[in-house]
Amino acid sequence: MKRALITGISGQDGSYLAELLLSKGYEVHGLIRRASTFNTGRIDHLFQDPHVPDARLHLHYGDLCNSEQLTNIVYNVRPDEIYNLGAQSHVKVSFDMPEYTGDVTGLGTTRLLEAIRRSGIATRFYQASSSELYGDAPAPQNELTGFRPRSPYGAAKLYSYWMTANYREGYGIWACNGILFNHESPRRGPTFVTRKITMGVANILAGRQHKLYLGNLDARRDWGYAPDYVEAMWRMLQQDRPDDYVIGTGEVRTVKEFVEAAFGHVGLDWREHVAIDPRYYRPTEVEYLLADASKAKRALGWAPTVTFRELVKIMVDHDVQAVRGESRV
Ligand code: NAP
Ligand code: F7E
Repeated sequence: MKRALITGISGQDGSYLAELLLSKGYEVHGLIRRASTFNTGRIDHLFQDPHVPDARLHLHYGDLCNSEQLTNIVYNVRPDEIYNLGAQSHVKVSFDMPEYTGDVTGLGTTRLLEAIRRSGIATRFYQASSSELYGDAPAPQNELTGFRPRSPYGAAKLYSYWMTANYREGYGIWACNGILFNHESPRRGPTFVTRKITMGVANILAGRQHKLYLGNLDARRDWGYAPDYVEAMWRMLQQDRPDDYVIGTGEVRTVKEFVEAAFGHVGLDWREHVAIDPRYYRPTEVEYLLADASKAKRALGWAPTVTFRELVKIMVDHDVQAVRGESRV
């Protein structure tokens, strides 16, 4: 039985990845942060009583800011595969908390790579790199495009990208970067723009909210469906050699197009409900991200299965049902 360790297991991607690996027969270990309220809502349906002899999901308290605990977990669990998905992942928040973002999203990766190096175990390492590395580099972006990050988050991810590459080259650690473009789902955090819009649509439809306040509607993104993207992560770690891959759909839309599609799906005119609030503008914006994922298609046989229209429908339908009290993710 293969054993995997996932940091960020309580997040959007971590929860889908845990599902995927459990379905493949893995024993899955996840790093969770201690909080005064439960933060495991996305994985509660996977939880098994640890007293059951064949339980395959195990959670460990820890933090990417605490190297001692990371080293203990890596050494004791001895995973075959490690997926580093933990991060302060919100770009706008990273402007408010640049130092903290650097600590978790940047140095956290180094702490984990050091834990692998010091423990001396043979494992495969996945780093959750991001299209935010590209910043204002011209689109479409692929593995050969130069990086020009435009936020503390992007800069912290750039550091992690290079540390992953350096540990691969310098210490022979089997490590790869997945440079993932935006991917969304009904499990997306509510302050990212897609989920904020689809929850807003559901609440407005139910008469619980009147206005939806947004920032820059002109930014262009390549939005895919999160479960497709965790499949790509897994495929990267099944290759003969470690490498870096861009993952995205190759379809680009503006935030405004997402808004139009989401409101239109339930028969509402977005112009009656959306207002601009400059507080959601960023000091520096990433205007245009579009993936050229041809390497992943060729080498991993990976392709997205959900179109932009289908993604909007999945998310809006989920949130409309959730407001009616009918759904679970
Ligand atoms: P997410 O929903 O925000 O999840 C982030 C996870 O990191 C959560 O489990 C969170 O735990 C954990 N975390 C935060 N701070 C931590 C710390 N100090 N120590 C340990 N864990 C910590 O993010 P996501 O959308 O699933 O994304 C997964 C990863 O891919 C992230 O690294 C993100 O930056 C990156 N990425 C995301 C996208 C995207 O479009 N979704 C694209 C490219 C790259 P709590 O639940 O306790 O907060
Ligand atoms: O913003 C604009 C905003 O916060 C998308 C993270 O997963 O993907 C994500 O980062 C766009 C930006 O995602 C609002 O200015 C307008 O242009 O949903 P977002 P992001 O910044 O692209 C990358 C790949 C990651 O790696 C990150 O971890 O939408 N926008 N109005 C808004 N954005 C937000 N959040 N809220 C607004 O009201």
